[in-house]
Amino acid sequence: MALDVETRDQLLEAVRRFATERLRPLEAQVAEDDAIPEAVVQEMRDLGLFGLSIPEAYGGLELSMEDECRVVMELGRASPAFRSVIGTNVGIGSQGLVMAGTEAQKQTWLPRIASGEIVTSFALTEPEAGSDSAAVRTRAIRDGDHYVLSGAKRYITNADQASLFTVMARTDPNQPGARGVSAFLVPLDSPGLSIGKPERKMGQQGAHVCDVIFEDVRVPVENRLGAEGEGFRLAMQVLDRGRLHISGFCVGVAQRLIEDAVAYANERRQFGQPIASFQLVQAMIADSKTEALAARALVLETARQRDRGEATTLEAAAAKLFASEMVGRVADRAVQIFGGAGYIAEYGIERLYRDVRLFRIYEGSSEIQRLVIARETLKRGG
Ligand code: COS
Repeated sequence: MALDVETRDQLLEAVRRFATERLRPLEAQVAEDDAIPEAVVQEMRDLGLFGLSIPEAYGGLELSMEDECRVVMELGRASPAFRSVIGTNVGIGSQGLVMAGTEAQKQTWLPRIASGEIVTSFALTEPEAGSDSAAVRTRAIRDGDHYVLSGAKRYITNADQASLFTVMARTDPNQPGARGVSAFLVPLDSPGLSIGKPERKMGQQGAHVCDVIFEDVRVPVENRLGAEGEGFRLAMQVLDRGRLHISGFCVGVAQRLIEDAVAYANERRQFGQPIASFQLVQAMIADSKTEALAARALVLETARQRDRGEATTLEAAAAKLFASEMVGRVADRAVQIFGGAGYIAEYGIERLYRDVRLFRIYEGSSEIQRLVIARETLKRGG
């Protein structure tokens, strides 16, 4: 649903202020503690951020994809760990349910996901199934009116906070590829389900990824999401959408980095003048701004295309590829403009430089995006 322009602008302004005035001052502490204060999470709930993408009928804001992208562009003014708090509820953790859930499944879970009462995670990746996500080995064996799940998932975002997991598992051992995979809703309190310790990571401290282990976890048949054998396709549809959301966020982080670099370049004096007056510094600012604008245009146009109900597999992959690589270059130039200070923790630029590295890897690496873009382009004949 598209918000009217006035309501949308109010929401964007509220998120911008929240990100810059409330979240940004907490960034260093969150990185140090590797934890987001509960008071902040509650404010995110109050702003409705957990339910951006969830239909109004289930308590969400039901934003259009374009509006969701605009919101996360504003959220990009604060460090990525904050977005991750709401990321799975808005995206990969909830959208399988929105797309393929039964009415009963939606009624049971979506209102609690939309309000942020519970956190939800998406469990696709495994130790031996990363980019090759159709190779999942986690098994779901039918036993009467249950499936019995066994296996291990890896790098699952928000797993240590989650009360509900969308799990992709192999229901058909005779189908080694995508068609043998089904999706399941698995609550945290299912006996045999356990969560590993949060991994130590290069960046995005405050956002956690963990292993999720299934040891003969009995899941009722009514918790299957979609038909048997449709789990992989559903996961891909969820990722098509998620990739666009992440692209919008990359644009937001890039804009923040550009603003930080410009402020520093105006203030920092060398050779008797602000370094912003030097053309080699200006060139870096110009390149960053141009690329950020290009990514913004690609993201918003793809979002509008999606809102019109058109297929966007290719365009979402292109947006993810371009925006995630773009923000890497923008962060690199920001470190360069800050010079020595760019390398010093206190200024926070080196932290963002580390944080943005993940965007080229998760929700499909740059290599996978290129593969999807090439396949779709070849299919279309150009
Ligand atoms: N939308 C709908 N259906 C899709 C789809 C999409 N975007 N992508 C693939 N499918 C369908 C295909 O049409 C095919 O269906 P049929 O068997 O009925 O023809 C099925 O899914 C298998 O697709 P495909 O043959 O393309 O599978 P591949 O094993 O070749 O894998 C890639 C495709 C590599 C693109 C996929 O595995 C992928 O995206 N990997 C990265 C995963 C990822 O992003 N992980 C991040 C961690 S999760 S946060």
